[in-house]
Parts: sequence; structure tokens; C-alpha cells
Amino acid sequence: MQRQLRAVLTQVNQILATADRGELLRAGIKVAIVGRPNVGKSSLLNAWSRCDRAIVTDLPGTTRDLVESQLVVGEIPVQVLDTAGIRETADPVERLGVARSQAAAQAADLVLLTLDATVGWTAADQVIYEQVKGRSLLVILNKIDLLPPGVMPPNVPIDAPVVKTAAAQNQGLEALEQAILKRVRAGSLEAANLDLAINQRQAAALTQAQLALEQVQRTIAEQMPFDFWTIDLRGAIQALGEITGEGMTEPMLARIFSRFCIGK
Ligand SMILES: Nc1nc2c(ncn2[C@@H]2O[C@H](COP(=O)(O)OP(=O)(O)O)[C@@H](O)[C@H]2O)c(=O)[nH]1
Ligand SMILES: [Mg+2]
Repeated sequence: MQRQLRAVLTQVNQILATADRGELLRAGIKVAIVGRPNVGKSSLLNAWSRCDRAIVTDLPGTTRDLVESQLVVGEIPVQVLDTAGIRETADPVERLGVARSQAAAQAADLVLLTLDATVGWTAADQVIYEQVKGRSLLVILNKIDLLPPGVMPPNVPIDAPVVKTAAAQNQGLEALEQAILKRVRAGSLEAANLDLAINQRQAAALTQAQLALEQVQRTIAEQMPFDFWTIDLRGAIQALGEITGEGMTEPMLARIFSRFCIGK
């Protein structure tokens, strides 16, 4: 029974992975560039989109509103958002910008946490990291061109891929795109072979089936009574039935549950 559950769960997971990929290909992904003021977020957006979308100055707090650019990375549409540098500020306009950039980071599929390579990881970067922790994250070590030859780039104390860039010199963009594609492809390659597309309702039903199947596995592992197995198993069957169109028929129920003494 455990073997069969594992087999079904593997299939459900594979199909769900295609759901993510299908959605990505259609809607694209949202990428938010966040970081302290002046680390080069706007320069990165401009270099990446090959046009001067955002105003770049050496004055911290220049970007106050979200600036957006549409790109295509690999075959995937990418919406890039340049945000106001996150910092404590008394300026009411900048404050609104900071609030927006925090909201943008929350809504993004991927966050580019941008650092100044000549400064390294500061307490302020840590604060921003705390706000975006748990989201899919890449660290950008920008202004790498300013590091004197032979000097190692600063250490980044978090577990995320690091990409080195010099946005003002158009350097590192290829590596950035590769890192993003790697993220997107992670976990979806196997599923791509399945060659089927599912809609959101089906994805929701599959997710329910997935949760129910995982619960049955736990129930078995904990050696709970049979009655408990059947409850979650029934949930999984019902969820899958919503996709295949097979409702839970009485004969089906009778067949499945005939051996257990439980109410239907
Ligand atoms: N040397 C160097 N300067 C950079 C780089 N990226 C940005 N800058 C400079 O850093 C300053 C702040 O850049 P900006 O993009 O406005 O930073 P933001 O506040 O994070 O949006 C500007 O003077 C940029 O020219 C880089 O890769 N190398
Ligand atoms: Mg800016």
C-alpha cells in the first residue's frame, strides 16, 4: 500500500510541476530588485533592459516609485521591478516608495537582493533580508568592478545563489539570466516530458490530492487504525475524481470501503 501511495504521489507531483511551468510560460515571472539605497538597483534594471528606464544618481533615495520593465529571459516573459531602496526615512514620499518596494518584494516570484560588493553584508542588508526571507531569492553582488584586483568579494551569510555584476558596466547580466533560468527549470525538467497542460482548477484538485496522500502516508507510518487511512484516502480519490470526472459512486465506495467498518 505504501508503495502504491508513493507511485501515485510521484505522478501527482510530476503533473503539478508541469502546472507551475505552464503557468510560468504563459504569465511569466515577476522579479523584484530590492536592496539598500545606492547599491545599484536602478542601474541593474537599466543595464538589463538596455534602456534608461530608471533615474540613476549617486544620491541615496532617488528611486521613489516602482519602475517596471518587460524582458524575455530564455523563453520566459519576465517583469522586472526596480524599487525604492529600503531604509528608514523621514521623507514622506520616500516612505511611500519604501512601503511599495516591500509590497513588490512580497508579490514577486523571485527577489534579487542587491548588495554593494565594496561594502559587503551590512546590518541594513540583514534587516531587508529578514523582510524577504522565505521568498525565492538571488543575491546580486553589484559594483564588482570597484573591488581592487586580488581582493575577494565579500562573504554573503545566507544560503542563496550569488551573482556578481557591475551594472554600470553592463557586466554579469548573462550570469544573472542563467541563474534565473536555473531556478525556473529546477524541479520541472522531468515533468516537462509529460507533455500535458492543466488548468488552475485541476492544479488545485491535484494539490488537495497531494496533501491527502501525504496524510495517508503519515497515518500509516504512525500505525493509526485503518479507519484513519480511509478518511484521507477518500479525500485523495475525491480530489482526483474532480479531474478525471469520475465522482465517488456508491459502488465505488462500497468496493473501497467494504473491508473497513466505517460509516460512509
Ligand atoms: N562602479 C560602479 N558604479 C555603479 C554600479 N552600479 C551602480 N553604480 C553607481 O552607483 C550609484 C547608485 O546607483 P543607482 O542605480 O541609482 O542605485 P539604487 O539607489 O540602488 O537604484 C550611481 O552613481 C551609479 O552610477 C556598478 O556596477 N559599478
Ligand atoms: Mg534606484
